[in-house]
Amino acid sequence: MLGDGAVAVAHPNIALVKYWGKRDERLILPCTDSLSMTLDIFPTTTHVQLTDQNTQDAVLTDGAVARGEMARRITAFLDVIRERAGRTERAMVETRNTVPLGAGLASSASGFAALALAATDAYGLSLEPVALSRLARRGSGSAARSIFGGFVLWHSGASDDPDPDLASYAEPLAHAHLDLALVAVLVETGPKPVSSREAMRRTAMTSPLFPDWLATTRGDVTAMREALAREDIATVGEIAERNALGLHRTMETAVPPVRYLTPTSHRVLEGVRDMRARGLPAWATMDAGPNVKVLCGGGDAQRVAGELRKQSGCAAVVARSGPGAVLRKKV
Ligand code: 2P0
Repeated sequence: MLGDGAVAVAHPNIALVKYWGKRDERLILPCTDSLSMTLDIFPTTTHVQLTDQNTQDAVLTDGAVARGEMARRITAFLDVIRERAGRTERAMVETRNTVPLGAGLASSASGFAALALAATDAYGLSLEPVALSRLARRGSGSAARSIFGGFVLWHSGASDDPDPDLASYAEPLAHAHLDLALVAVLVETGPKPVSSREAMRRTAMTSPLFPDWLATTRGDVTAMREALAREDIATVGEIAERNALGLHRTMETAVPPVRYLTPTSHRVLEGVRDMRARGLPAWATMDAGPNVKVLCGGGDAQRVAGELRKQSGCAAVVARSGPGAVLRKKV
């Protein structure tokens, strides 16, 4: 018999100061705080339906049966929820993404945020958003931030905290109202060569720059919060670009190196520097993939997108600040 069900929607987020490196792999505790903006594009919609007929969870992602690592991660995540809810039914999970999977556009953030909300509702757990962010973190670190809309801070929590799970959660930055837009230049939409989970592990274990990366990121979070509070877009853009370039430098010195940026990514980066030199304020950030995301003021977004399309020949999508995860009525 079919049991309870729920549908939730969540959006990806772009980290202005990045998360890269875990101090606990099982609980997904990051080495540093990170700070992001939730976007209004590429939502993920997830339907969770409980059933007492099946002996395993069944997961459909964009109409295809999820297997291997992704299926294992989703079942492990549902196990955490089942244990808390004291329930044993298996789930049928159906997820629809509007973002190209695995292209460094954070489908795992929107995916695990939507799954956390839909699954907790289906299993009869009602969690406050901060508690939900803690739970979403167990699926994928960056998903903790997609629980909230707008600008969001994810706390790493202190390593000597008696309850480290409780200490690491996301919360919205209530006083940040900057009119920031993001232009996502879709350099490539194929799957990435190395998963971000593996790349993060390799970077932390082997890159000689990793300790510097952690120290710089800690300073960047503080400076970014101050710049957001003053609505100082140039400083926000400069810190974000520097932090992203530092992240890629750090990964590229891992053994073996992790290289997500392609010659096209580098051409787009050059185009962004060129726009700045011509007096059009724009700054680049890149995640675990070749796509370049360009930050600019809301009023400049269409012009920046037009220039980037012309310069790169790639599709460019404009995003603005978006909402946190929400439950939808089932249809
Ligand atoms: C971020 N990224 O802060 C960073 C910057 C990519 C580059 O969080 O292992 O999918 O599931 O916790 O969250 C991508 O990594 O990794 C990511 P897990 P996740 O957005």
